Amino acid sequence: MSRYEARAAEAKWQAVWDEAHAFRAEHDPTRPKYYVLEMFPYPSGRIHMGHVRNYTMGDVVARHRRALGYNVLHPMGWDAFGMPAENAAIERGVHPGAWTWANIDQMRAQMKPFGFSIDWSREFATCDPEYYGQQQRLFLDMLDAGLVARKAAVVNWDPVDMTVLANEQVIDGRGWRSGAPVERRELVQWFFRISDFSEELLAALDGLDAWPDKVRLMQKNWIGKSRGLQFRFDTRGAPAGFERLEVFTTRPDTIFGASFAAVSPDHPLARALEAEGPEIAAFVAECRRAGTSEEAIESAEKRGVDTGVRVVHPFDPSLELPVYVANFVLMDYGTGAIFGCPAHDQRDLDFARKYGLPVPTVVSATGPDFTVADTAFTDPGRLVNSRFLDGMEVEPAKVEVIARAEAGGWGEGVTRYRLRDWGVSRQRYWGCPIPVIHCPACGVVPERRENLPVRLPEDVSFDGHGNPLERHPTWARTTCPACGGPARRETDTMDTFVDSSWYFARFTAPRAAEPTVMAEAEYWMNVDQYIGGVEHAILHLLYSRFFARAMMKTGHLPEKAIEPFDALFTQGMVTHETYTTPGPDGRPIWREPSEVIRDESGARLADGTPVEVGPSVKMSKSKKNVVDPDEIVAKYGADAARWFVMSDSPPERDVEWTAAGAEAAARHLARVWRLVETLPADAPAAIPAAPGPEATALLRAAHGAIRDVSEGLEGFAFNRAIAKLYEFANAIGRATGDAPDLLAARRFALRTLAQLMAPMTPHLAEEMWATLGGDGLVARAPWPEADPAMLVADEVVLPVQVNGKRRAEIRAPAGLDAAAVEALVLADPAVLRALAGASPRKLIVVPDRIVNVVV
Ligand code: ANZ
Ligand code: ZN
Repeated sequence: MSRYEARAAEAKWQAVWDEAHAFRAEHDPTRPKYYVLEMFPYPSGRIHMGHVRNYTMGDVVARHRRALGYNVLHPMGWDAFGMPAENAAIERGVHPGAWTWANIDQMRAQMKPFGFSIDWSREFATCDPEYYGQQQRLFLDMLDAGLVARKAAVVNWDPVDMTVLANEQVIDGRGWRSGAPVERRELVQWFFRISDFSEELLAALDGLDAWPDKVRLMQKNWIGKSRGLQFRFDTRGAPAGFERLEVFTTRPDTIFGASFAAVSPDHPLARALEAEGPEIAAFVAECRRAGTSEEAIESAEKRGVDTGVRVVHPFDPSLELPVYVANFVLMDYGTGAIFGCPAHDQRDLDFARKYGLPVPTVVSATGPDFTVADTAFTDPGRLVNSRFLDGMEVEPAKVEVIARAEAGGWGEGVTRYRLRDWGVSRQRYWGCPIPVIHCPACGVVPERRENLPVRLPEDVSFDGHGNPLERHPTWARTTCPACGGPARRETDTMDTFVDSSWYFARFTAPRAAEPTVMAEAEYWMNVDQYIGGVEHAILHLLYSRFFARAMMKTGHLPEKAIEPFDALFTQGMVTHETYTTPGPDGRPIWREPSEVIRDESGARLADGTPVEVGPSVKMSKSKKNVVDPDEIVAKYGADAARWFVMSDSPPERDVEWTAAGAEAAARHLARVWRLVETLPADAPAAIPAAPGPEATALLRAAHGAIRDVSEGLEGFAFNRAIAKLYEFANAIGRATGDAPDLLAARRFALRTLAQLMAPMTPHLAEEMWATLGGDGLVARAPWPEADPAMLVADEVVLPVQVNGKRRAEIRAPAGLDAAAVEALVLADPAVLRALAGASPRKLIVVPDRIVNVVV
């Protein structure tokens, strides 16, 4: 008997699939399509087990759908622009393009051995000029359609590297690379007008019922709709032009609890006051040096300076409140100015306590004497100490104040969204150039479409300072498309989130000379099943939803693609135990799994050094708890790796990678192969009209497996499908007799097993299928159908007593008639042993319960 040689078989079948173009997706209007997509990878260098799990899930769906008769589109590409390539250039002098392409080649080579059923003919990288040129075309179309804006925005500026930093590149107020204190600067930037779509993006979330609720909730919170009052205070002692101060509040009901007002350091009033007092100027300058991110602002200590300006309470001219410049007020939310109500807002309370401001309570659950200590009261209650509002609940009180403000002409009820326009300008080389030209005479002029793509120059130098495109001696120099005069190209490139906001549409016509082809998009869109990490739950998905709308408006996507992802699945991570040994300085040294000998008694290095075993956490290079997909394939084969990552826990949860688990998976697959090999070559293929009880039981097991595995795959319960497949393989293993009907049933069961395993372990399944005389490739075979007649009964376990002593157990379909049960009992080896040659006098069958044999 030959052992199953996974690696040889896997390479062989991959070549066969390639040769047959088995996974090529061809537009075919006569067949229903199915588009399954996993979030495409960033080519960082090597694939990791998280990728393997992600693409295996997509592949299981793709293979299952193909078998169900769908015309499946399952593409792969590379999210190839971004900072790491530029850092490699700065640190190692390698060109970002060369670095990226080498990584792509390496990762593709690592992915191929897994046998994913991908249509590689559609592969592209976002750094291909063919791709980013089309993206430039989209940008220009969006510019024409009024979906792009150019406006000033406050950014994090690294004064040493002379570049804008993303919020996550600012660490403790310093540039992540230069270490220099980051400044806040106002720069003119390009924006997509996503905030125009706030309401639509919010409302449409309701229709996405095949998305996880948590993702919809995260998007909802991100869009952050709130209803409030925008109103104007009259000021006292303010510079000319600031006779009114406009604020925004979501709690107009708390207006009598106001004890101060505050403006952002970037507010025009703060700017105007800078000139007047050194204290304000110093504070504003200090704020400007802090990060711009909401988190940075939220977590910073609440501080401010009194400007000396006062505002007058709108309901009582005798009440005046001090106006502060405060670090926790953001310029780009609301009006950049607030009134502070310390009793009912924690930030305001922290601030009031610091500066000794009053804390009047205006909402209470217990009565007017309630006071607040260090925790603001934000629960429901009734209004107190609030004149005409006293006794009202919060919501009606809000309505009342808004009504009075509107009647008095000093304020309006407004709806606000947290969602900001999407700033896409990046002062970087390795991104998609923004295709516009700055002309001293004409201003901003779009590049002519026939000149696209605006290609990145190849000859660039990277020293880490500033934008290489800006410093390039000639690249930006051009002529104005409008007047023909000398002009300069835009040197900003696009945020890489732009690249990933429409790649799914491009896969439907990846080589087209336009961004998309309507007929193709009409056929292939939407993505029926999108699979990826929950870390993309907000930005990537929101930007893609915006892009689908923008592409619809500019004629690049059909209306039905307005929500491009019909169903979304967010998969869990792959984790691994962590290992450390004590280092010389007492600090632990992380150890790779490959260095560690692990058994029941614990863990040690090869030289006997004891190893501390830490918790199982997401595989990461920094903790060295990674296993290399190449090594896994070499050791266990791709099928075993695929089987294991799908088997151990539900796909939405984390799965812990263990060598023992991978070994067990490989052993099981070898056992399945032995089941195939031990089937006599001349086992009949045709099942007789009236198979005996054992054969019937096996056939029922097969049909039950078809039903349960189908259900598991459809419901993304891959682990349950796999548990079923273990059970089914065991049932086959028990059916060892050589009666012709049983042999025929075994052949059928094994073929069914091959088909049901094919989505998870496609190579072994092909080998089984071929050996069992299946027709063509199992990858192309139709999904088996469960015969309802064979499903009526589930299996029951019947204890068998011989002369009152329990001697055996038989499995039989529930409801099996007594004669059939008798036949099963008399064929059971354990019963025969107990009978020791004697023939039974009587058999008493209690249906579905017990069998008594009397000798
Ligand atoms: C008075 C008040 C009283 C507030 C109270 C809250 C509680 P959301 O719900 O997130 O929309 N705010 C307004 N503009 C701001 C800005 N530019 N920077 C920082 N904070 C700002 O938050 C709205 C609330 O956040 C507003 O309601 C305002 O404080 C504050 F018991 O006004 B509130
Ligand atoms: Zn011009």
